[in-house]
Amino acid sequence: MFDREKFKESVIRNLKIEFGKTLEKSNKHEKYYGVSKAIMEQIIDHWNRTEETYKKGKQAYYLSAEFLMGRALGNNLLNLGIQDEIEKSLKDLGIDVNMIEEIEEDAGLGNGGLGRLAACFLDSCATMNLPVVGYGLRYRYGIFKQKFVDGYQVEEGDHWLKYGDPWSIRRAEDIVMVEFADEEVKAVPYDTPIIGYKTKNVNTLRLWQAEALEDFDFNLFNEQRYDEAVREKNRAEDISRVLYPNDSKREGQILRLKQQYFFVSASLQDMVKKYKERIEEGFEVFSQYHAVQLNDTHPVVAIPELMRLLIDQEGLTWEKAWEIAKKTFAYTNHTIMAEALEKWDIDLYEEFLPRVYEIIVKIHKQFIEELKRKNYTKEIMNKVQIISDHSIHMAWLAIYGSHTINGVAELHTEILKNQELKDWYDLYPHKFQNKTNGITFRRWLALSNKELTQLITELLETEEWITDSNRMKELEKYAENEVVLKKFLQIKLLKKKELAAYIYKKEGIEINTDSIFDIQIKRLHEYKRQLLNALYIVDLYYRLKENPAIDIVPRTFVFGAKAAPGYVRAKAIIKYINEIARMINHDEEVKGKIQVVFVTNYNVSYGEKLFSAADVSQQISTAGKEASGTGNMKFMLNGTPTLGTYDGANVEIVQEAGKENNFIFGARVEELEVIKDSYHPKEYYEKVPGLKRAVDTLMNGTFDDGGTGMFEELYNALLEGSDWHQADNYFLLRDFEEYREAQQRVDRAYRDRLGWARKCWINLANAGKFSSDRTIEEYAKEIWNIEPPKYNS
Ligand code: B1N
Repeated sequence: MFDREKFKESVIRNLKIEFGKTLEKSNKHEKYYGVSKAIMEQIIDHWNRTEETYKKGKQAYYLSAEFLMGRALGNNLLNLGIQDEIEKSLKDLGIDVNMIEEIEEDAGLGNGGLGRLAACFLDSCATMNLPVVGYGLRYRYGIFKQKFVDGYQVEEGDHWLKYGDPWSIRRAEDIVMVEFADEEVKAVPYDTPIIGYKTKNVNTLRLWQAEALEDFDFNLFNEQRYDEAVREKNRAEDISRVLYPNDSKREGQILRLKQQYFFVSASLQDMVKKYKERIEEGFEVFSQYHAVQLNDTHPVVAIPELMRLLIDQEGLTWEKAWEIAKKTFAYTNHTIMAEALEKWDIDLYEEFLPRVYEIIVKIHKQFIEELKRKNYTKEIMNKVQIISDHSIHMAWLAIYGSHTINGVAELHTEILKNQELKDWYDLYPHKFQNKTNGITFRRWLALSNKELTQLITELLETEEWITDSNRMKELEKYAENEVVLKKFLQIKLLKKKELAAYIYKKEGIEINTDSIFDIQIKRLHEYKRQLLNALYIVDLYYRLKENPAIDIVPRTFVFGAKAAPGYVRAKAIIKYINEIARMINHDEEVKGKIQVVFVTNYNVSYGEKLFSAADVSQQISTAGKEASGTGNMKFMLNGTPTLGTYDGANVEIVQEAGKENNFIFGARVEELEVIKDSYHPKEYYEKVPGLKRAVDTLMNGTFDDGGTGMFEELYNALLEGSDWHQADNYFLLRDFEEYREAQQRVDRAYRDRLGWARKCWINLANAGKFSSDRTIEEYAKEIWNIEPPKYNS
């Protein structure tokens, strides 16, 4: 039972202990901190009890270099079911709950979908009482903060710990050492509670922070050589200093290698240590108590590292250790983009992780022997070698050393089996599975769209759908109910007004809430084709200028995207869109018709405001390139039709909600396969009406790129190609006309307000499949073989 008076006392006590201040004297950051600590106090007992109940059974461990958690306060209140109580308590104390929620910094310890998926998974595991621990890195700086200066992206460090982190507890008793050939560092665990929704279950996210063995060198300090005295400390701390801001592109740096090994080694040492404490049967049965999921190849060094621990430390034989490793690990592939396939130069491994390297070589040789015994041809052997071209192929190591490998959407898994990993599929067909991604309905609906949540609960006369998403299907019966559809439209308008107010506050731009909110929010990448969206807008603008009588429903095009700091072309696209926005938003002739907004610093908490307010969900990647996408699911869940290609999970969204309720266009994978070698973008450029005019704005001075030549470079990439890639290798020009035509269908459909609401509604009613609860249930049953402990509440 929640005790309001006790809670208020706890807030005041925490302010006193932490800051030596009274409530009245505390500033808003301190109040946020005090309130959060008071909530921590509420859950500690449940957290400890959960750990106890997990001790004797099998547990799963989600190893991920990224956890894109976003804010914790609002979500924790929701999951604890004490939102109203806390709001009232804080009101008594004169604290506005919305104010302190907005104060919290996002925990942005991830780049995009892969990291956010890990965060959604943790929420589902806790909610479903599943014994799962998240293991990762406690970056002191998360994904950079984005600003725009004259339309160019500028990055700033994201010091998210600036005001402290009330949600984590430093566990000094669990510190372990991680050894590299050139240094040894301390791995210090910080535990964050993952609170399940309406359960007493509280799981753990354990993030490792790198620290030096010694804070400073006493003798050097005495000699007043201060810089040298702290050099080792800084060097050690560098390891967990900052998240690599690359998405879908590998970063081949020594530091990145050290990051990977650091958190993987610490996590495995932790598991081994705890195993000895909790299980008495010895290491033979280790895999009966551990399932380790490798989130992409970033933690794949876990395979040789577990071998090392079992052999060198625990005295097992190679054969036994290998058997255990193979039964323990499973690997998820998140991309087929070639530049993301991690390969490490063997020199790096040899230099910094000599023993691990030795083990990898042995694994490699063992694999070759196995293939020889099975009479595989040299040709096949060459294609699947773990070590070749002087580098270690992490995906190959992962597949060989795991019992299961999975893709993240049906289409993606099929492409893995039939193309990208075909040789591996032929070798080990039984290892391949699909696990279509999902999102947590708690954060992405119950928290971010309370109004729609309430409507659903009223109609279904229960809240159970929040944890049993299949029940949403029952909403379909209201698809013809005018009262319900009008309520939906009212809620959408409310969310649009809230977003407009927020955008005005953050960006200083006023947007028309009677317009269609047409939104593309995701990392900036050529394959995601923000440039296609931009070219469409330019074409529309010229058509409106040419013929002001063209009748369109007013539109607001919203973009949100970060570009990797070194990704020149992605940054050029941001600049281009910002220039388009400048031109269109200042042109009186199109005022009230179209508007363009590029929101600054798109992140999880911005996303919560954007998804719920959207009318159109842009998912326009080149077919075959987006492994799954998860933003597409967040829009759908908020009743937003998809304007998209047959790619990733879009395929399954349309399968669930119907083609007629979405706007699908563009070449499919099979077609691109056929045309790719004879593709001439120039033909489209010449022949598709209006296309040349739009594309030419990249080179004819319409938009100013500050003399950098970056726009012309984009133009050339579309039409000329270069040494390393074909012209328009993402087929923008091929899909342009169909995209424009799909946009016209959107415009027509939107005019019929009830017809539109029906499309939205059917999307919402069929979103159930995309709950991460469903995904996690599949992982738990089909890969991890775990269950909630029997004696759990
Ligand atoms: O993983 C998401 C998918 O929904 C997206 O389609 C996919 O693009 C994304 C290297 C990645 N794949 N690969 C990465 C991230 C960071 C990095 O350093 C690769 N991210 C994805 C969830 O399955």
